[in-house]
Amino acid sequence: MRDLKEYELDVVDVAWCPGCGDFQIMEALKKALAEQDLKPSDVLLASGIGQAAKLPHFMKAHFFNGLHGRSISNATGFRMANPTMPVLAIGGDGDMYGEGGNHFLHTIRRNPNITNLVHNNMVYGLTKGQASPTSPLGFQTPTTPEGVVNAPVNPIALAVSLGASFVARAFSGDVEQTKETIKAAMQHEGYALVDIFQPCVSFNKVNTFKWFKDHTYYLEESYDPWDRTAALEKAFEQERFALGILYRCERPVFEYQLAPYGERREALYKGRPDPGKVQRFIEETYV
Ligand SMILES: Cc1ncc(C[n+]2csc(CCOP(=O)(O)OP(=O)(O)O)c2C)c(N)n1
Ligand code: SF4
Repeated sequence: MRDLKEYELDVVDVAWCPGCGDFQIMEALKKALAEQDLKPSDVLLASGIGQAAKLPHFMKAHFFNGLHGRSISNATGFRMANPTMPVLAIGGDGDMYGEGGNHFLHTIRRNPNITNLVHNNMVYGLTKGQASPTSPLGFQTPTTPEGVVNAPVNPIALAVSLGASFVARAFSGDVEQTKETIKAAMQHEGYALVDIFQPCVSFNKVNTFKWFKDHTYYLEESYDPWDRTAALEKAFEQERFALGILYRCERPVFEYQLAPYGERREALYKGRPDPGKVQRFIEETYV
């Protein structure tokens, strides 16, 4: 167990509103890293744009901030270059399921060994409260004053149906459970989605802390996450939403199937370059 202070930056101006659920998610993440004895230099956090995507600005770890909606693709690239470093892709429901929706679908098909944390506040927080892909029908915003008419994305059902190898849901109000779920996701070999309910206290007055508390429950101990049909049934529940590991399966990991690796699990930079091989490749291909 490491000291949580190790993940703190010397000078940081945290730009989140007081009471935002993002604070608890960051605390849960730090605890998950500390309990796995991972130093800040042992992990990489990839993010895009949004309030949630700012999380890696506010703590110490390797960090890549890219375009809106591209964090899971960048995270996949990092794992390809270094299949020994834990990589987390972090962002909001807009970033992952909206702008990054296509990347979300195809990353699940690929199954890289990355952990995807989605702060699901059902709203676009950074841009001041427009509807997001997970906003409920009828949700009123400045740009949808008469209420949302688009059917919401169900990320859990989508991930399970595409065969994501680890699918879980957490609630930021329970830091302990969120931490345990993040740890389990990081220890899973393959793509792991953790959709985390996170109240946006400034722009979502419907899905509040109390609303999430009243509309969630923990999966029973007897629940079998290896049962895909049961997972789909849980994913389609409408009144109260299950928290915990909803689905898991074993699938080949993307980066381990790539030619440079095979049995070798080493960062590419540690490999010995063979200029002769490059020369032969150029001659055979282009000469
Ligand atoms: C391609 C592109 N489209 C739109 C935007 C504007 N934009 C920035 S953040 C954001 C939404 C962020 O919402 P979400 O990902 O749910 O994160 P939150 O801020 O709620 O944590 C949008 C639409 C952008 N920066 N780039
Ligand atoms: S706008 Fe919402 S998501 Fe953004 S920091 Fe404030 S409470 Fe959090």
